[in-house]
Amino acid sequence: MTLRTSPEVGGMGHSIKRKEDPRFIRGKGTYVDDVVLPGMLYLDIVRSPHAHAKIVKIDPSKAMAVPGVLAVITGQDLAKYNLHWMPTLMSDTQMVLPVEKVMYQAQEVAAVLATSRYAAADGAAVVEVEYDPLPAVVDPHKALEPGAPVLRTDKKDKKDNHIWHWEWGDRAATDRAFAEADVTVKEKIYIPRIHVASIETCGCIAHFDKVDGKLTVWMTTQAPHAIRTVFALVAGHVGLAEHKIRIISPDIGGGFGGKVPVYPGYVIAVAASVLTGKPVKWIEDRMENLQADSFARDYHITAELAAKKDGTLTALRIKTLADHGYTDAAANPSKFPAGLFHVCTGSYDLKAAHVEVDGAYTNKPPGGIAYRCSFRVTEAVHTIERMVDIMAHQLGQDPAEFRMKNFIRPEQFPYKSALGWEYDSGNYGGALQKAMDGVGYAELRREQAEKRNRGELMGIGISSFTEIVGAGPSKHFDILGIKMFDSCEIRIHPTGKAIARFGTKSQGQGHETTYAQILAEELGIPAADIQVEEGDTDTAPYGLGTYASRSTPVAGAAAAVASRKILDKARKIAAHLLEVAAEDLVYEPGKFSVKGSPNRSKTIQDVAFAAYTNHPQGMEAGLEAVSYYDPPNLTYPFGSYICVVDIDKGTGEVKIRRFLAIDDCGNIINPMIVQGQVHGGLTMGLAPALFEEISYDEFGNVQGGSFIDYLVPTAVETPKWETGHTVTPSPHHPLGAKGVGESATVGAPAAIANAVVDALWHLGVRHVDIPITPPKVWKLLREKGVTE
Ligand code: MCN
Ligand code: CUN
Repeated sequence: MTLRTSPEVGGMGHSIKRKEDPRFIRGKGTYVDDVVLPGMLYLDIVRSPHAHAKIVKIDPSKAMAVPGVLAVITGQDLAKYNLHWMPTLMSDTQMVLPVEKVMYQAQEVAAVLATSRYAAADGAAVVEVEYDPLPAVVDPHKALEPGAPVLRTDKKDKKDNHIWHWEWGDRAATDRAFAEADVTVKEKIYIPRIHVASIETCGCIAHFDKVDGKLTVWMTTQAPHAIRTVFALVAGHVGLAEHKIRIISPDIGGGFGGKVPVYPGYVIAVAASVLTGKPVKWIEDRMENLQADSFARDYHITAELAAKKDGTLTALRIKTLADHGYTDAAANPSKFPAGLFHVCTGSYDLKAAHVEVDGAYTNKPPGGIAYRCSFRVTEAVHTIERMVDIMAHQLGQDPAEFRMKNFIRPEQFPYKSALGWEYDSGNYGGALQKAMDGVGYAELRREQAEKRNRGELMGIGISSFTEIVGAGPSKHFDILGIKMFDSCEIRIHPTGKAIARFGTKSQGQGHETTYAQILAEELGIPAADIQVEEGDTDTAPYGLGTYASRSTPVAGAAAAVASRKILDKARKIAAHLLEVAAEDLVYEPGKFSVKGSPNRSKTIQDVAFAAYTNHPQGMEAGLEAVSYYDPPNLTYPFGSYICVVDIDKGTGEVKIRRFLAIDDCGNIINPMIVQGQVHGGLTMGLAPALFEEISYDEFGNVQGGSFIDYLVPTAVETPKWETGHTVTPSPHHPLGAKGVGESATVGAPAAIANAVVDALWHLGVRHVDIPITPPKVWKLLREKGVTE
């Protein structure tokens, strides 16, 4: 991409340093727990030791005796205001505090309000709760068996634990393609329950000002406006109207999807503040965060792939059981209960596909959030990339050649997938070829053959993923009815500096820098002169927030469109200043000049000053614009990753020797930030591939509830990532950009799993579920008789 602006202006393509970093690296960020208000009270939560139990009695007397404890809040207290249940984003219902029974271990049971955090914790430790344990339903398959205990006894007509059935695609055509196929492969793939484990846990400070009746909530949320509207809808009956609610999302220490939902703690803090008229702070600790916040994945998949003898793929069939815990609290666009899972045909030109998903209730924390994945895209990519690899190996074909043969070709874009998506642009062969050249693929295959002769286990894994990000076109995408547009409002000040506000909310992605670069690119105002603000609902224009890598595709587009509206007016002002017709001006970023006489020109700063001091008669003063952008389509970033592993026959350890990621997110705003996103994303893809899993024992006790059991990779476990990119612009995005924030997390696990299976295929291993831990591999090696 040729750069249109100088490094000083810092438009698109410049790796300018992040504007937010000076405050972060000096420890001067303002995270929610940094906010301290006079007279603030603290909340701590009593949690259930049982996965399923009736609540017989809650005795607050000992807690009330702790100095500083002011109140113990129970479900009965909230029930008086009908606030003991709340709706989930998927229109299910979730307890704020229970009245009858608890549904998972670590569920909120009661809350203690005190004058200090320590008093609140001391109080919570001595609230006496009498439980009557009930049988726990842990396995979602068993949950759907006849005779399984019905969990949602609160739903009058509910007679089983089935939440919904969803299917997509042409079943008959798919069945026909399978009947006619020369070769079919079938595999059961489990994608385990994992947790985002962001550095900062969740929390809030709710401050209800009794004098003006206004509620202000500082909150770790990725979607402040949506939260405000949900609060107004849920709490309208107790007098909270939307103009009297202000949500402020301060600096956030990682969101990754886990900060999209509303958690009970937020609601309890708000209720406590409304009742006391004092600010109330609630901050989760690490174990609460891991044990009780929304989880991701937990998909039990059965996938089948069909091909002709020559290796041409024809059809895909998938059946999935989704474990949602005790309530469906997935953060999906409302029309898609399984998210965008139906992008599961991936990068391949399949003629037919059919996918079915069933949701089930179990005694586990609720969720189904996207963990750095645009709504179930990781599950989709893992499935298709594993299946394609299995098919290639089954046919005895090289997995790279096999992919090249079956890719959607560049000239087929825009491409309509068998499951109905319109892929905007792509060059899958180009990315894979670049990755193959980068790692020296042919040489690695030769080395692998030699090693295999010597009995050594080396594997090469490929993942050529296609993502779908930037939700989304309002025709199909809404959350609880609110359309998924996003917004940008720009004001140019008289001296040529600017402020731009957005409906999104950065959690570490660097929006203060990259949005300023978009404005710099369009307006020619240096990025350093542009203040970017997000996250305060009293000042930012309405938007749906940051997740699903939608900020660049949607709000980034809004920034370009709003800038262009400003330029329309700026051109008229410049024409007035230069005393020529607007059509007689040529524009380059930051400068209007007269056609044919380039010396006669006005800068954007001249124009800005004139907009307030010397604007044409009949024109309104000022230089401002706002755009609410409704994208015509999603964007489809893609990439090809190649992973090389060596497996230790003594321990079963998988060692990643090399990992090369070639990404394509269309035109790039800031290459350094994109590379940072890819590095972080790769580590978050490594995590579930080799380490992370939250499992439960038969009683529903959580097995990954602290960092002792939940293995988050550190720098020590992380290999040296090699990165690169190709550029295939999006044809419909005003800047040709696609999202990138989640790509690496989506694409990486399959490359690692494919490398492991590639190392073991000759021993008869077809599939290994992630996380691929040393004990799991060692057990396999032992079964095959190759341990050392
Ligand atoms: N970018 C760019 N050029 C492009 C695309 C993106 O320079 N063609 C830049 C953007 O300007 C932005 C960053 O890359 O600064 C990510 O942009 P985008 O892909 O639009 O994603 P979002 O900003 O919407 O971020 C969301 C995405 C998601 S959904 C998760 S989950 C995730 C991720 O970002 N959470 C993160 N990356 C994270 N990074 C950090 N540090 N913390 C998180 O919580
Ligand atoms: Cu996909 S996790 Mo992100 O959407 O916040």
